[in-house]
Amino acid sequence: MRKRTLAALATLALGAGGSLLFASPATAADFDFVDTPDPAPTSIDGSTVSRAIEVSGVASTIADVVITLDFHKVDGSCDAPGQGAAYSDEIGFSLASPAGTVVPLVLTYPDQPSYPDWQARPDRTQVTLSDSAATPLGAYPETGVFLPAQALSAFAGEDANGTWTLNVTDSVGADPLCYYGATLTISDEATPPGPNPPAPNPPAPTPPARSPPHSPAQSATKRNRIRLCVNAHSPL
Ligand SMILES: [Ca+2]
Repeated sequence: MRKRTLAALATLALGAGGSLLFASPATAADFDFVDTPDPAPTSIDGSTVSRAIEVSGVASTIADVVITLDFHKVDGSCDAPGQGAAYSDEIGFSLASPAGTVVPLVLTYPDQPSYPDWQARPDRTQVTLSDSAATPLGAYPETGVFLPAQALSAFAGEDANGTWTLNVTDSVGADPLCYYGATLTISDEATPPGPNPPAPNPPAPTPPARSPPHSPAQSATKRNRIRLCVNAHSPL
């Protein structure tokens, strides 16, 4: 009984080639991918370091991207921060998708000229950049949720799976940017239910075979029978 039930279910689920005729609808989900440098923090000073973030298992195309950056801009060195100006206008971040789309997240001076507190010496910072934030980045990146320099919606509709690249910049030598890591959050689209692949149309019914016409010999025999019948009822 159990085997029969399982066989019936398999018949419903599988086509002739063994492939699924109907795919289960997938719901939208959020996927987190964490980049942690070794050692942490990594000191970046007067250069750009590209961090590869491997993404896999995202079921459908990108609906939204959010990223959290964890860093400390210091005077002196990452091991021994000083008490002078940290020059926050040296900070720069950008993010590239596997498809090659690049979104600037934090602009380096002079692309971002509004750093009135460029000499600020903030504490270690976890800044989350999201298109849903209400506030643009201020005088310098600080802990909180802010709008990125350009919209992350540029990634919408792309395949998220593959290698993402986070470019981390400290534009001028002396006073490094100490990079602790990042968390890339990808929200995918829900997969609508439906046939996959579409079920083929049923074959057209075959018309019944017609009887062959009578052969000349059969027709002659039938005529002879009629003639004999007529002769049998004729008056003598
Ligand atoms: Ca520097």
